[in-house]
Amino acid sequence: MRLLRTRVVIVGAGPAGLVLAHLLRLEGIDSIVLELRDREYVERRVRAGLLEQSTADLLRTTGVGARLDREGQVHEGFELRFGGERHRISTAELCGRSVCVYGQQEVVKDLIRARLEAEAPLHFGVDDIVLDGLTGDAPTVSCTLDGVRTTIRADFVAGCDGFHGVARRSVPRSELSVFEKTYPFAWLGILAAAPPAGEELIYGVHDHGFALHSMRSSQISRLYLQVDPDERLEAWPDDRVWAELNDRLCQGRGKLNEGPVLERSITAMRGFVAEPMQYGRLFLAGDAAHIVPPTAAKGLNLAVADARILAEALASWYTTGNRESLDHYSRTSLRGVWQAQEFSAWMTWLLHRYPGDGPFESRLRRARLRQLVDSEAFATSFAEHYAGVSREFARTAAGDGGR
Ligand code: RFL
Ligand code: PHB
Repeated sequence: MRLLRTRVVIVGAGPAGLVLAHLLRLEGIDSIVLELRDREYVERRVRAGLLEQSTADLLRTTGVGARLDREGQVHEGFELRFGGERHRISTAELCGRSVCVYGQQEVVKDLIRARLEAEAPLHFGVDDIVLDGLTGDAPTVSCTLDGVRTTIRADFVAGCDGFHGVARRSVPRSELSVFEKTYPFAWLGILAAAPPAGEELIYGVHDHGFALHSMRSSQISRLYLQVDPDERLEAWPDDRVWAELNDRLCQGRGKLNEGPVLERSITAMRGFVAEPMQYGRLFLAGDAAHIVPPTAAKGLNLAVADARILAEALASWYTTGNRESLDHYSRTSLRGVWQAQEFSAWMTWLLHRYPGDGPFESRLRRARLRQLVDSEAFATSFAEHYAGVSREFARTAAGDGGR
């Protein structure tokens, strides 16, 4: 049995855990990161791809943005297609913000490399983590490291281990309120070796359901289709996927560039929030505390926002001994989380076809889409949410002591 000591144990090396570890290191605060999977698995997991400008800027200003600057694509707007019409929404013109297309696994690779180059502790393949003493002053995390049973004593534990992790499950049920919504459809996503059809993302609204054309590079497209929640991948051979994508995205004009499908998956659509995001000395961050449906691309950005808020609060605690920011962590994060939850639910409603929808609902939706393309005030509000500006307002308000 080995005993280690650190200031913060971080469970999970996804975006939340790695950004937190990175920011703490820059503040001179020691941490140990423990990850269930091996490095290759974590670096290959295909997921998000849209970074809000503030997420990209955080990576740049903290020294892990060099490859993002070379390979990421800055998008100043996107295209919206419905009823055969094509409209461009310029977030840059409407709210002065852009977004950046850069794969989540690339962000993860950059952060892992930075951590290992700094020779800071990051352990992969750790699968038997037990959290203890969370309500006392010296919580512990026990696990097997390099074959040796190890107990790590810390000041704080950060639960950054995603929706299925161990951290949230270590909190007694009576101490958490859980808010949950299951959407009545799923997304089938493919990664294809095909040049994107255009320079910007295309959101397609169609009688068959929603479709999205995103990308990862000039040669790789990322595409999504709304499907039934219990849909199986076997029911969707490549020909069917491309035919449906062409119908829903091109709507009778032109054709997508097709190519070999490199990866395919079906993702359930869920909203989930666990409150508060703190239990004693355990702080939850990212998907461990909340999930949004992927429509508005908020999950990764929320994970990074949590990591930033938590890192600042811990830095304040270590430099001044003041607990106030830590005590406000949950409230500050949750403000932004509910902003994102609301916008994601709304954007999901706007773009998807719901079971049981009839002509009335589809005309309501069409009226809203028209507002989005005809009213600058409405479009500006949409752009602020899409680009993440409204969450920054919410965070500032919470940080100022608002309720
Ligand atoms: P992650 O990425 O799930 O990382 C958690 C890490 O913890 C590890 N782990 C454990 N480690 C130790 N012990 C245990 N017991 C553990 N259990 C788990 C896991 O192996 C993993 O490495 O959570 P994090 O860091 O909170 O990051 C959240 C994001 O990954 C997630 O919100 C986004 O991917 C969501 N999302 C999107 N977000 C965006 O901001 N923009 C997008 O464009 C976007 N598109 C998407 C998405 C998610 C999708 N799927 C597949 C869910 C598109 C899709 C299809
Ligand atoms: C993605 O590229 O994975 C992506 C982009 C925009 C979204 C959702 C997902 O709204």
